[in-house]
Amino acid sequence: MEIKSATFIKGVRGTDDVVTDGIPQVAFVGRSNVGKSSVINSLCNNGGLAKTGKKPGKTTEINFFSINKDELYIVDLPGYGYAKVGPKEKEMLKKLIYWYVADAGVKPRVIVVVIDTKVGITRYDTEMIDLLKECGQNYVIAANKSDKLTQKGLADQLKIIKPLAQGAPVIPCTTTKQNGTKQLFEKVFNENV
Ligand SMILES: Nc1nc2c(ncn2[C@@H]2O[C@H](COP(=O)(O)OP(=O)(O)OP(=O)(O)O)[C@@H](O)[C@H]2O)c(=O)[nH]1
Ligand SMILES: [Mg+2]
Repeated sequence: MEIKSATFIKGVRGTDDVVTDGIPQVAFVGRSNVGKSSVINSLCNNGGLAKTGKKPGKTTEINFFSINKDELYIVDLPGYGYAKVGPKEKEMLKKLIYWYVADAGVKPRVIVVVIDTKVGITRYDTEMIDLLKECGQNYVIAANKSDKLTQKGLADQLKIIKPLAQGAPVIPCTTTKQNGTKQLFEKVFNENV
């Protein structure tokens, strides 16, 4: 597919018509600050679409973006595992993310689990991957921020990451240099939508 237009619809913090209105969805989950919103902007060729931030915890709602006037929704989720928000907010965000993945009654065409390639798959990511498996959700791993590694460092990290992906494809990418975003686009929108 080709993304011709992308517009913000709304952010939700729970049950809402937009979540279950039947329009196909592609969702992005991952630890706080790994670059979920940045990856969405890269894939849509629209730097200002999803709000990004230097500080973790930028996205606090489940944000719905309409692609090609409701052909598809891109769904930007808040990040999990951010230690610095208060325990109540942390628990609330975790509940919201888990609700979308497990209980909202949606089966996105694919859920993109974004990780920081240098950090690898953390226990929070493994928890998420286990949940995705348990719920029968289709997912791929986007190993973002590959620009922070040398070529050798990247190859070494991918060797560690792949076995932890539990069978899902792992696509290295970086939004700062746009490397790998074409491959990610291909995997997400051409193979899974
Ligand atoms: N070096 C590097 N930095 C990146 C890359 N992608 C995003 N960033 C930076 O990482 C920070 C977080 O980016 P966001 O896109 O807001 O991350 P997020 O996962 O949506 O964060 P939350 O909404 O807080 O969960 C920003 O400062 C981005 O500029 C990348 O490929 N390489
Ligand atoms: Mg975000």
